Amino acid sequence: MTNTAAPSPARRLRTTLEGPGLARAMGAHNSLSARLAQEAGFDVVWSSGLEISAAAGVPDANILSMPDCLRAAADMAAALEIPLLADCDSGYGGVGNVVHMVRSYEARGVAGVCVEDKRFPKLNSFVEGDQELAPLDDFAAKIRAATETREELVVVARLEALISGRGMAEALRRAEVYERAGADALLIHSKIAEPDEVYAFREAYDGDLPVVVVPTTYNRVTAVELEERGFAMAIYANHALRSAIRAMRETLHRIIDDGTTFHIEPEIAPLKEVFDLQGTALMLERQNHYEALGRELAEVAE
Ligand code: SPV
Ligand code: MG
Repeated sequence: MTNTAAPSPARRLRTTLEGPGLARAMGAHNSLSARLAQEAGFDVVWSSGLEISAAAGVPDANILSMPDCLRAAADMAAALEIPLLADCDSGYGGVGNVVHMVRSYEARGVAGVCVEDKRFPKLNSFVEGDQELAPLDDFAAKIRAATETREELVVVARLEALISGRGMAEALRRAEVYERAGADALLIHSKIAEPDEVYAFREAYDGDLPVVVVPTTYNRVTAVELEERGFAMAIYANHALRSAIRAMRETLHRIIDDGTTFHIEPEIAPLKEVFDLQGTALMLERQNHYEALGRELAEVAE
């Protein structure tokens, strides 16, 4: 018998990362924002620690626990056709935490996890403060533990050497170790305004892993340029959240200032769009279908 089962989310993410061309991922924090990313045509959704924390009104500094982040990621994965790559900070602790994390994320339909080589608690890479790296052996142990625990889950090792000021040589040294530890892909993070650092890394790194970038600060770079440079994926980590904050602020101020919602009504999504994103029509269709079936079944018994 031929196996007609659709490939798992993890397999699809692996194919996306290893295939030709640049994949594009969009940051999200709940099912609604994840569905909007999918609808816009992104290949992957990035379950962003920054966004999930911001949505909870707390700093991106491991204030939220692993189960908090897992719940958000699992909700998004369940709402999507495209794979979800989960930002798992520095793994929420030590090797034991990473093993539990990998099992939990894989069981909930997440396609991949990304773990960064900073210490716990981590601080968002763009916030001034402690960006010290984890000891190399500790992080290599986490990567090996993750890859020996997972069934298919993709494990991305995120390099923070350029963020921490430890430089390119350290980034390259660590890349080699994480590859040997079994990582499926590398994410090289940079916070300068030009893509020079990530370009230099891509050129100097002579391993075999796909390389992912997060072009938040070097935002003039285009997808075409990143593809030409040989990157596997670009993560636009937080742009939907930032546009939502701006839009919500403007709308809310207008309502206070105008004393009516009349003027903003043409500028905001009609309720029909909200219902569509919720799958309301499908739910009602299903409800009618089963209610009719229920009536038929009850008639037979009469
Ligand atoms: C996130 O989206 O939470 C990230 C990317 O980790 S960054 O904010 O650039 O660190
Ligand atoms: Mg993060």
